Amino acid sequence: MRIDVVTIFPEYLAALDLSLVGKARRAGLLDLRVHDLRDWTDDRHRTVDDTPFGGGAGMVMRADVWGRALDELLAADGPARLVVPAPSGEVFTQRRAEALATEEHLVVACGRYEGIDARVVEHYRDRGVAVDELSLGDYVLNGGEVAALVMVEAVGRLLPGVVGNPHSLVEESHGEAGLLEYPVYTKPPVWEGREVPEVLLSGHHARIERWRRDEALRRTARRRPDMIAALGDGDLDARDREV
Ligand code: 6GU
Repeated sequence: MRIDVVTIFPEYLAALDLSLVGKARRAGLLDLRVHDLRDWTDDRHRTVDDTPFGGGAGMVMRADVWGRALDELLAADGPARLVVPAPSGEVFTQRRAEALATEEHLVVACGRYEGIDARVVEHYRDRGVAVDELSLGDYVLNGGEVAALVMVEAVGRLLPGVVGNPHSLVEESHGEAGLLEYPVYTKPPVWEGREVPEVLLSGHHARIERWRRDEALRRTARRRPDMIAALGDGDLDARDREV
C-alpha cells in the first residue's frame, strides 16, 4: 500500500519511522511518503493560507496550493482515495481503518488553522475521487497531523504481514466481538500483594475463555454502554446475559 501525507509540518510525522509502522516501511509493506505542502507554493514567502472570506477569526488554507499538491499526488500511482482529517468529519473507527486498509493508495491532506478552503473537497469529489473527511473524536486539535499519525498507525497495522501474529488482531478491543478487550496479566504472579486471577493459572482453557468473556462483557457494560446497545441479536447468548 502507498500512503502520501501532505502537511506544513513534515517533522510531525517522524514518529512513523519507528516501531511497527517503521518496520513495515523498511520491509516494503508500506510505501509511506511525507510531503511539505509548501513545495507546491509559487511565491517567495511560500504562502499556504489567507484570511477567510466573510470575515472571522483565523486563517484558511488556500485551494490553489492544495489543488497543485493533490493533482500531482492523486494521479501518481493509479486511483487514490483522499483522506482529510478534520474535527467536522465522520468519526474514524476500527471499521473505517479496516476499509482504508483495503485501498492501494491513500493521500492524507493535513489542514491547519481553520481548515482547508471547502472547494477543495467538492472539486475532487466532483472529479470522481473518493474523499473521506474523518475526525478522531469530539475534541479539537491544532491540525490534522496527529490524526494522520493515528490513521496511518491504525491502518498500517492491519496490512498483511505487519503484525507478526495475526491472532493479535482478532481478540482486541473494537474487534469482531464488539466488546472491549479483557484484562491481561504476566509475571510476576504476585505483585504488591496482588495476585493474578486464579483461573488464568488453572490451565483450564474453557474456564479461561469464559472468564475472559465475562470480564470483557462487564468492562464494556461499565465503560461503553453504547457498545453493548449496538450488539446484534446473535451477539449475546443466555450465559452472557447473566453477567
Ligand atoms: Cl481529524 N483534526 C483536528 N484538527 N481536530 C480533531 C480531529 C481532527 N479529530 C478530532 N479533533
